[in-house]
Amino acid sequence: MLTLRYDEPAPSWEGHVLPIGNGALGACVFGTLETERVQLNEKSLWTGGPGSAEPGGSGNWSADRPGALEAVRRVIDERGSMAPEEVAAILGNPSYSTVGHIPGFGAYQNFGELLLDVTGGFSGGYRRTLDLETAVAAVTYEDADGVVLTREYFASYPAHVIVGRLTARRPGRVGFTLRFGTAHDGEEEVTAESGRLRVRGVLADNGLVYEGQVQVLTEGGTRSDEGDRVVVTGADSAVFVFSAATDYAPVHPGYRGPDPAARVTAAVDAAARRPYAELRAEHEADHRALFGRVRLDLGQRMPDLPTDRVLAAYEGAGTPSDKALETLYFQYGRYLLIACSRPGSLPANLQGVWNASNSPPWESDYHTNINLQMNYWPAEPANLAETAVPYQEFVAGLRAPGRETARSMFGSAGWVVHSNTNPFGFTGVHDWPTSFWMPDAAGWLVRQLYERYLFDGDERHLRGHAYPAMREAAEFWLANLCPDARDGSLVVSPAYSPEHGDFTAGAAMPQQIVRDLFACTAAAARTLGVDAEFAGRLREAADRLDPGLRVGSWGQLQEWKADLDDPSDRHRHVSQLYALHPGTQLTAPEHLAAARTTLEARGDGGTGWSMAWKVNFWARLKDGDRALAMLSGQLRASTLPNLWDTHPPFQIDGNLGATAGVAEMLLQSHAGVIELLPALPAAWRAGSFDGLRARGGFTVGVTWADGVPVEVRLSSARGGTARLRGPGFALDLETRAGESCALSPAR
Ligand code: FUC
Repeated sequence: MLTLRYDEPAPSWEGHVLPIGNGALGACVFGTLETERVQLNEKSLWTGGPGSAEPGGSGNWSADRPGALEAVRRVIDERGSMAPEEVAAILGNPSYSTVGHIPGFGAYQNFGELLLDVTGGFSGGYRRTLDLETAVAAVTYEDADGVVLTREYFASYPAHVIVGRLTARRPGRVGFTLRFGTAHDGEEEVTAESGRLRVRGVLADNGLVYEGQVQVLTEGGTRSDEGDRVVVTGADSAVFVFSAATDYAPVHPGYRGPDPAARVTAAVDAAARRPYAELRAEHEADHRALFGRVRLDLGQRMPDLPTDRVLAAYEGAGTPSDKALETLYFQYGRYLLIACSRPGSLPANLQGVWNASNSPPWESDYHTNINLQMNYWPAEPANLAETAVPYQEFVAGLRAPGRETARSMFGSAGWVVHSNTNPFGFTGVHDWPTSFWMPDAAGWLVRQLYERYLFDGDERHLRGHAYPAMREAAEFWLANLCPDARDGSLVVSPAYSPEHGDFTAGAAMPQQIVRDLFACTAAAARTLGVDAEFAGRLREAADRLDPGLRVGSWGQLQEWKADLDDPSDRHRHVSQLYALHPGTQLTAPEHLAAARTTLEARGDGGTGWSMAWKVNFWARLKDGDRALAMLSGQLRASTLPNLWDTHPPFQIDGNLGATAGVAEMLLQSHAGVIELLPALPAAWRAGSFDGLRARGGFTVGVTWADGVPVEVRLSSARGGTARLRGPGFALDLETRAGESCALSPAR
């Protein structure tokens, strides 16, 4: 039973509302009784960028700074390190230090709320649910006369609308006034005509035009427009369909497209013409086609309790109830990714698509020093490849502005982006000392474009999409690596390990990213049969590159090239383990041991996403019990009643990273073989899953008992050899495209 369930309305937005979404549109259901609140989002409703009241939207230096980079490199060579504040003063763009924010960067905005003042009163029987299998949120209760009333909400991807329906067990009992709760007072106009509320606004900051429309339809009773409201009385049932859009377009440098009115009108008109049952069936089929691909059975049993109480009672002790929460949380990550990332809109931001503030934490932006990447970790292994299309397009869209940044700041070819970006191609820098500088972020971002090819073998994607972005990111580093004064190896300088320590030359994470980027790009060139000379240059540079893998004095994997690590440091970023996960180059036994020592020292604490990353790290170290301990820690310490991850505050990356981590515990395929149950915790002794994906176009299911697979189900999309490995067995299986089979490895 994959349902979130509560016996009271959401007391507040964060951590209590039920999120639904179709990628572009999001809605948060409060389920409040007298005035129902459905908080709305449209993912491109952003301040900042072109037209913004504050100039400086690209983050590029406004004038050349001849010799600035070289000066920083020189100081680092002389002193060995440089404080982030010093570097930010030389290479940053005045922003936090002067005006307290990044000028022109903007922030993701709240769209407003649909408010329904509901008649009929309340006498009991309250329940609020979110069914992950159908992606329908529902509220039921009894009115003052004991009549059961039901509200149902879903966000349809095919119809591009959010739909709500109110019904009653007795005819004539549905009544409400629908109004719009503004989040942009003075910037918009609300009108009502023929049961349709229309909101049209222009953001004062940047002139972005937005529009939302909601059409109310009734069966029985009356419907009337009253000013900027629609009033329904005595109906048997009522339906509303809502859609919204802006004139944002993901096209550099203007980032504007056509007026949204026609699109919104067309979506609402089309949906309003169709019967509710048909819209719902279409939505359900669309959602199930994605969500239904993966099944996970750990022998769980969900107690007959509200989800917040199940969460509060969670112990991580391997009880059927604990397992029920673990499987629910895994599947919830898949649900959330489907709801906040579908083709045709921007990728999932720090809060997916759900945001009730106009000044959300970190602008609810795209952080590229872990968070955006983590959002998409589950896409391939948890069988939701389609959800990563917005990510792939977004990364492709960063190339044009990122090329300007590479040219203007580094005087080189290639493209870069630093620690955080927005929908308007911010690829330059600000001056928050510990997070303004990360030219290696592009190399990390493109790894996931290549992963898509590794999973599904689609050469068109590799040729048209992944490889060009990888090649251009690699070009940047061919031009920007420096010979290290200490040993002549090629290093990144200035180099920064995200949000931690001083600037140095050759910090582990940037070295590992560049090494991985060169290896993946050269491999992709060979697969495509292109760029032999360029690939040769990459291999040559890779031979001279410091690999960023070094065991330090206390057995740790060094975060910096010099042995600076402090064993009592508990910092949440463990960037030096990039090569363990998501990278694949940390394989030598001494490095694996050092990675373990580092993780032990950092401890099992951390913010939400940090714990989720550690689930993945421990899974790659094949330690299922530690991976589960991290997952349990996240459920106990960083999970809100509606199962949103909290950093704090709410941040979606932890949800999505943990879902990827669970997939990683059950199946791994990064090392050229398909490993079944590579990090199975003792508490998950028996179980089964279906539908997880392995690189090479394979879909895998396993049933296991006593930690050992008793049946393996495999289907092959492209044919080829499936090199299956599991506890106690190894089998290389030749497959044909389209073939499925089941094996019993034990026999
Ligand atoms: C990274 C993290 C922070 C936070 C922010 C949004 O910079 O270091 O903890 O998650 O992203």
